[in-house]
Parts: sequence; C-alpha cells; structure tokens
Amino acid sequence: MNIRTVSTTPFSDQKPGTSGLRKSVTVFQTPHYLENFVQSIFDSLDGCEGQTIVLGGDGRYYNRQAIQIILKMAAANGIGRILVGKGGIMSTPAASAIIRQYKAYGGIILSASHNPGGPQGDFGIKYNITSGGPAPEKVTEAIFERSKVINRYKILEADDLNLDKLTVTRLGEMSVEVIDPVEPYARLMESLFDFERIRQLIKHDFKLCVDSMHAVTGPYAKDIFEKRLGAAGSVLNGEPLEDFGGGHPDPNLVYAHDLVEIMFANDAPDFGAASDGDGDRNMVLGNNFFVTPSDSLAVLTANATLVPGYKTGLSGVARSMPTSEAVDRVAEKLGITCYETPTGWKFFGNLLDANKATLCGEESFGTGSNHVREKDGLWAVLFWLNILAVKGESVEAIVKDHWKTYGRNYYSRHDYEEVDKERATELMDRLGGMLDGMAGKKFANYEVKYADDFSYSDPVDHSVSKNQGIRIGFTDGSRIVFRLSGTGTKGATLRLYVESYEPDANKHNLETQAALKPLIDLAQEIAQIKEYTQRDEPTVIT
Ligand code: VG1
Ligand code: CO
Repeated sequence: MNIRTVSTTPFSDQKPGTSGLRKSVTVFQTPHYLENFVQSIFDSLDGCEGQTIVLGGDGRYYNRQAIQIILKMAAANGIGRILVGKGGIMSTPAASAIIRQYKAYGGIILSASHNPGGPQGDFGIKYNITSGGPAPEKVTEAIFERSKVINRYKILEADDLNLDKLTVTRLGEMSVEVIDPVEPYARLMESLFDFERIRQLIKHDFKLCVDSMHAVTGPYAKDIFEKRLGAAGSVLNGEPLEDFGGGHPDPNLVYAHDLVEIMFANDAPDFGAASDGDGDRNMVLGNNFFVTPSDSLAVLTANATLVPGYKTGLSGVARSMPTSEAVDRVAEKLGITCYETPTGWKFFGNLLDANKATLCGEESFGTGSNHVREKDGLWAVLFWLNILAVKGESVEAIVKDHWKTYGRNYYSRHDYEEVDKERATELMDRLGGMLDGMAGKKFANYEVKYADDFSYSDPVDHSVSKNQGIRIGFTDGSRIVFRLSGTGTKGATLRLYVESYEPDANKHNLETQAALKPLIDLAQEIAQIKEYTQRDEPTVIT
C-alpha cells in the first residue's frame, strides 16, 4: 500500500457556512483545496480509524472526481469502511438515513444544494455526525481551525474505483461498498406513510406532478411515486444531470418554472411538488395554489396524527427564527412546545436527539422530522399525499381551512443576491447599532415591541450562538427580520423576511405582497436597503 504524504499550505477561507463549505467549482479545483478541507475533517475526528463512513453527493459537476479523491484520502487516513452511493450519488436525506441505519461513524456529503452546478457553478462539502445530522458548530469550528494550520495531507496512490456497479471492493486496507441508496430510503418512507391509502387516492384519478429539476431526487421519485405508488409519468425532469440541465435546482416559484406552468394552467393536476439539488428541500403546490413552506410546516403539524408514523402525536416542534409563526399557533393549541432556532438544520439535531421536537421546518422550503437528521423533500411530499388521501380535500381547501382555524400568517422573503459584501455588512452593522432603545418607537401604524440580534441558547447542550439575524417585532404581531446568507458564494446575499398576522377570515384572500406592502416599505425605510444594496428590487421573492 502506497500512502503519499503531500505538503500543503493552508487556505484562509475554509470556514463552513450555514450548511458546509460552499465555493465555486473553480475554487474547489484549485490544487490542494479539496484535499486540505477533507484532511481537516479527518484530523478533527477523534478515533475515526477503523470506522465506517458514508460518502455521496448530489451528482453535480466535479462530484465524481471529488469522490475518488476522498476515497483515497479516507483509505490513507485509516478509515475502516466506506459506504458510497452508486455513481457517487446520494440525496442528503438518504445519506442521513444510511448513516443511521448502518450506525456509521459519520458521513461526508458533497453538495451545494440549490446553487447552480456545472463548471462555472458551485460545489460544496459537509460533514455529518453519527446521528446523521450536520456537524454542530463546535465540530465545524474545529475543522476550520485545523484548516488554518494544515501543512500536509495523506492520500493513497491507487487507480480510480468503478462506482457504477454495486460491489464490495478494497482500497488499500479499507473496504468500499457501493450501495443503492434508493431502496433503503424508500423502505424508510414505507414505514412512515400509508402507501396503500395513497395508492388508492392515485388510482381514483388524483393527478400529481413531481419535479426533480434534473437533480438528485429523480431515481427516488421514480421509484416511490411511479413504481410503488402507481403514479405513472408523474416525475418531471427525473434524469439527474451534472449541470441540472442548466437550471437552478431551487424549488420555488421562480426557478421551478416547468412545474409552475403545469400547476397554474387551467387543467392543472391536483398536486405538484419540486425538490432541490440534493433532495432536502420541497415546494408544495395545489391546483393553482402555492403553499408557503411556513404554512406547510403548520399544516403538517396540525394533521400529523393522520399519518401512521406520527399517529401517537408529536413531542414538540421546531422552526428556524425567520420562519413564520404559523406553526407556533398550532403548537399552542396542541399543548406542545415550539422551539425557535437559528437558520440551518444543524440546530435541530439536539432537539430531535433529545426527543424535544418531532417535526422541524424552515421558511426556505425545508421540512423534516426525527426519522433522519436532515430536512427531507420527498418525505414532505409523502406527508402531504398521506394527509390528502385521508382527508379527501384539495390542497387549497386544507390550507384555507387551516387559516380559518388558526388565522393566516402572511409571509414573504426578499433576497438581494450578489450585492457588495462590504456595503451589506455596513447595512447590518448600522441596523445592529439602532436596536438599543428601538422598543416603543412608532413608525406609521406600527409600534416596535422588541428589536434584537437573535441569540440562541441550545436547551440541550447549552451552547450559545450569537448574531443569528436582526429581528424587529411590532405590537400587532408582525415582524421584519434581516440576515446575511451563509450559503452564497458570490458577494453577499441580504435576506429580508416579512410577516404579519391576520386573524380575520374575511381578509385571508389578499395577494401576499400587497398584504405585506406596508411592512416591506417600513423595512426599506428602517434599513435603507436600496441605498446600501444599490438595487431597486430584490433578486428573488418567495
Ligand atoms: C439557506 C436557507 C436555510 C437553509 C440553508 C441550507 O441558508 O436560508 O434555511 O438551511 O440554506 O439549505 P442561508 O444561510 O443562505 O440563508 V440547503 O437545501 O442549501 O442545504
Ligand atoms: Co438542499
């Protein structure tokens, strides 16, 4: 066995963001860049020698090369066994499920999620821990610290492995098992949902359309919806491509345009859904109807006991801070706790492990539960289908009925992408400086109830995460929230989150942007967004 120790020098920018390290493909192709980060992971893991690691990616450009490099480095670093997805591909929720099922030590997931792919697109890498969830901050911090001083990495000299066949081979002393991640994932879904009932629904002329956006979920969606549930021809863009067909694999009304066209036509299907690049996000649509992710979480929570996997009830729920408070109202009625965490799935892990929360969600099209430790796009789609099959009502009717019971939280996110980093930081610093003494101030019809920079104290391990977004809440229950993205790769992305609460059912049919206009104007006035970003309009509104 020929292990090579290669000298290297550190890169200063390998700090993982909201979800791992994301950079453009060209940065990852810089000599030693990927290797430095991977070695920093291995160096930060205590006792990983001889252990099992799960490895897979969303299949984007550079996935194949990166997988081969990581396999050789794992062998050189004494890893005992690697479970790698066929073709080096695995959806993020499937990777989480497999880490748990095989009781692996951890996993390395290659994904830049919803960011565009291809030679000019983005690439990403993250480490998941034994629970199957994204590494918590103390682990990502350790990796980053190591990356700043690294001076060598270890790699085995060997030929590339064929990963397209389901085989068990060896690389040096390490065993490499190429596995099909679809089957175990689909079986997990069958254990949670009433597939027979959904099959009956589909048989009785219920039409659905699932857009995989040429990303990782294609094979999973075909197996689950077309084969197991009998919805022939329901999967759109189901062939995974390295550049996602030139698209932006982000399931929202802007980027999932193929699906949106179908679902907002006259003869639209009853149900539509899309997933992102790595399969952890979902967008849910009814016939000519869009469900906001925050409402989706609230509806799933309110109806969870209709689904076999959740029929005994939920221990609690959790949402990220910028996610709307719609789920809080459901939790209150159910008499369970709703936890508010910073943005990013890693903060849900402790709550799920400690059984304090069963369902979790983020406004960014992410929903999940304690079945894995990542958000899970197809899981959310199946959850909806199970509810639809039991209730026998349309998506629109279920959501509108929900609003009648709980009131409606009008909600929108405005993104200003690729703006100047310094100016965006100045905007946030200025806002931060205005918070003291803002409570009690009046702006037009709004009176500030609280204004702070969100800080989270984990109820399980008591770790504290500061500076997680600036929130300004008003006495009528509405809020505006500002934060900078931790997943973008160019300049800075400013996110503005706007929410208002309307209890009156007669006022539940307003267009969202119109309903939120006074708050959007107020956010502009307070933060001077146009001046700082040099943009008249947001890049994306969801
Ligand atoms: C965004 C979303 C956040 C999500 C993260 C990773 O982060 O806002 O809710 O957890 O992406 O999702 P940010 O820092 O850019 O706002 V994924 O599907 O890209 O792994
Ligand atoms: Co994703």
